[in-house]
Amino acid sequence: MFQNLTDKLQTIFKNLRGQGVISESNIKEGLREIQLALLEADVNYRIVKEFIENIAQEAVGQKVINNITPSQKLIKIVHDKLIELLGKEASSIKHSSNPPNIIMLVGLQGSGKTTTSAKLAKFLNKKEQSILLAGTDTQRPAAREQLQFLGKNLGLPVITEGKTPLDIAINAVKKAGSISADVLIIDTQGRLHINEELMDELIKMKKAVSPSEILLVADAMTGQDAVNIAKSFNEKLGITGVILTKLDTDTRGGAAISIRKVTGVPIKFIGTGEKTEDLEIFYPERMASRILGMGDILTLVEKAESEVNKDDAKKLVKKLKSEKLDLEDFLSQLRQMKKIGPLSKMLDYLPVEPGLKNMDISEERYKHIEAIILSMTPEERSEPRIIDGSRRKRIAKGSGTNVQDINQLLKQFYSVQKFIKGMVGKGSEMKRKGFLSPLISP
Ligand SMILES: Nc1nc2c(ncn2[C@@H]2O[C@H](COP(=O)(O)OP(=O)(O)OP(=O)(O)O)[C@@H](O)[C@H]2O)c(=O)[nH]1
Ligand SMILES: [Mg+2]
Repeated sequence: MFQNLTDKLQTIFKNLRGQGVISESNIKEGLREIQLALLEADVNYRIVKEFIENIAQEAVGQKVINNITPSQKLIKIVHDKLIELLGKEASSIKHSSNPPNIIMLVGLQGSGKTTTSAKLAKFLNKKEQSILLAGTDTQRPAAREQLQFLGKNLGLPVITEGKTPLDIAINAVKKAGSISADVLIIDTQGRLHINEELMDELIKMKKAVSPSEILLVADAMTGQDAVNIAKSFNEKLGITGVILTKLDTDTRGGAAISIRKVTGVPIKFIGTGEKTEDLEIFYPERMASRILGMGDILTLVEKAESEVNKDDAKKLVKKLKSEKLDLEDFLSQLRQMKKIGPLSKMLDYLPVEPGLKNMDISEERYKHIEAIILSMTPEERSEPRIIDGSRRKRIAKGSGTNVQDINQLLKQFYSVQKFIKGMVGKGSEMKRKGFLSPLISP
């Protein structure tokens, strides 16, 4: 996600790190580079200009406290301003006082409406709400079957009966009432461009079903187009939020950064993949940290909590806090990671050195690692430093691997251990910036 922008910003901050004191000239140079990086990421020009001006005002006027470097100071200010730009607080789905809570998903062709309808259904269903999905796309062949298929996989009801989109929507509201659904999610049809026909149809539907949410599904890859589309939908139809999809693909970040400010409408969720579980609540603060390359340990822990046994997740947090990670934990982390998804995807959330990101683990390698760790004595697992040459030979024999495999595993383990120490340890960058406070407070 936004790798280019993140890399650029990190280089800028790294270069500033060498400077002893904060001064107008080094801040100026840094800001000029940040401005360029944002423009290259396809952020709206006016927004970039205002953003840079705000930062300059704040940065130059401030006293530098001892032991804070110019780059730290600047990162802090950029981070704060970025959060403001992204909308400060996360914005959740509105509830209507009398169910069903009706949510309409609108957007251009291929933006991800149908996929996102299913994702949202799964997300809300997990929160113990009963869901009805309605497929109102009468135009594209097999569009309704697509939603039916997704609904079936989730074990959720889908209604597609009716001649016109409006008929289907009205039938759906009735059906939602008769089955006492908490939420009705209406998937609508897309068009290549915004045109009157589409808008008329959506406006009629809005009048007929009075939704509590109209969410625009916009493709982040289209950058400034997505921003203009959101603006236009908002002016014509009135939208209550945006779901930005395809953030897992190599997008430049412009849409995510500009859309809130340009439209005044919050981003509520982001789509991060093609599967129904690839939907995340949009947290401005976490997104700002991700953009700046500070990783996003909170998302990671939350994901771990929802996909993995809660007790295991608590143990992980506790271990992170105590900074003690042994091979036993390492193995159990690998097991959990296997449940959550590929390691490379997990690492997206963490402020990891690029080298570590390539440390993906194949099924075969995982089996090796498991065999190796299980061939160790409990003492060796908790105190890996005692594993000397002869122990390595014994473990290799016991696990059907060779000494190089053991060496490689221990090396990997130590680098993860070091990384975790640096991340949560005393005086670590994450801790100083208060990023871990929600985790560390009891
Ligand atoms: N990588 C990625 N692909 C996505 C995401 N969301 C949707 N897609 C893909 O985008 C394509 C279009 O998704 P649909 O859900 O069919 O889009 P739609 O807006 O319903 O399209 P129409 O009904 O034709 O207007 C599909 O191939 C989806 O798998 C996402 O967050 N990440
Ligand atoms: Mg569709």
